[in-house]
Amino acid sequence: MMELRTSRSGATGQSADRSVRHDWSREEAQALYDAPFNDLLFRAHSIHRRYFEPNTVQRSRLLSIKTGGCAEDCGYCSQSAHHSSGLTASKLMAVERVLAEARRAKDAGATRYCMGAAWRSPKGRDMGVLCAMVEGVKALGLETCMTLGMLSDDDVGKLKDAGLDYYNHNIDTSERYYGKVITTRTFADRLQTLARVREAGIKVCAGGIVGMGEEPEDRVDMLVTLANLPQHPESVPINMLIAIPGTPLADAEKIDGIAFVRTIALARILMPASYVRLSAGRTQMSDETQALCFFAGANSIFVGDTLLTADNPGEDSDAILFDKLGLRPLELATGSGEQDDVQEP
Ligand code: SAM
Ligand code: DTB
Ligand code: SF4
Repeated sequence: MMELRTSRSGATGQSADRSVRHDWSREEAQALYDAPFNDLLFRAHSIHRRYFEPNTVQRSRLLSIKTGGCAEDCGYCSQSAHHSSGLTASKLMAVERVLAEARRAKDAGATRYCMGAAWRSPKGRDMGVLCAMVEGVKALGLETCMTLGMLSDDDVGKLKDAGLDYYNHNIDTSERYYGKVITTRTFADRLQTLARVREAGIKVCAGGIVGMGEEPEDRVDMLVTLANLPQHPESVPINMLIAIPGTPLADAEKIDGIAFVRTIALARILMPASYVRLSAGRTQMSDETQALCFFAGANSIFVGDTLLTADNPGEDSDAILFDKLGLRPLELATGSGEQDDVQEP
């Protein structure tokens, strides 16, 4: 069989390519979202193949380094002190414990280690410990990611100096719907932290949640906001709400699987060179829904049986899924960058 060789440039070199745009109108994005499903998927998948090897999926592992008792009131979150999810709060973990967990994640094949803290923003006194975590995880040969809430210029400087690769900070939903979900900080606050992270030269991981009772227009607006940032986030996590008992969104109407796949496809089209992560909510998705997400352009997942506090499919079930779909994990050596001259079947 003749092999095709293609040069692809996902996650890097975005501005060199004219199809990486930052001027999407909400009308054209909405038209894509509303297109016949086959047309939308064909377009998203075609773009995906131009930028990425289509059967390779990046794997990140999460760890909650400080759980619960959060001052923010995010309506979806088990960790907010404003809700009664029954979660037990805990203090910031010791560096050694985090490194032991990271070693296990590396042995299980993760290429990126994402440490999350239930904070509005980190305290100055915690920065030394956080930087030691970044340095230690990096020394294991893993990419590092943190999600700690809002950051000051001083915080981003320290994290950058420690070698942090990625910072996760989600805009969560559209500007219009934001106030229905969170009242203790604004959409503009989120964008300000993202700008600081970008300015400091840390790679940006920013996405949101769907299935919070929002309209399709809110999903489109959220993605247009991300796509029209001066530089696209390198990583775009799309979470399906995990409805947590005791939170205000416990009874939110579930999003239809096709609408979820449409959201993934639109993220792929609007941000063609970014990794689109099929994030929270995979335990409530069929193999078929996940397969459609991978076809639509998702090329990253969280692995391991827990996310921060909620369940995730374990390694065994992901291994079966990858085997069924002929997917392979992105290897550590190429975990952070450009993929050139990869082979198509
Ligand atoms: N406290 C930090 C912050 O909010 O930026 C970091 C941790 S926070 C848990 C990270 C992200 O996880 C949130 O922005 C949200 O997008 C996602 N998330 C939290 N709870 C979720 C849930 N129940 N279902 C889906 N996604 C969720
Ligand atoms: C993201 O977008 N999803 C992850 C990560 N970034 C930090 C978190 C998902 C959390 C799901 C709910 C939980 O585990 O509590
Ligand atoms: Fe706190 Fe983050 Fe949860 Fe919001 S999403 S309540 S900021 S831990």
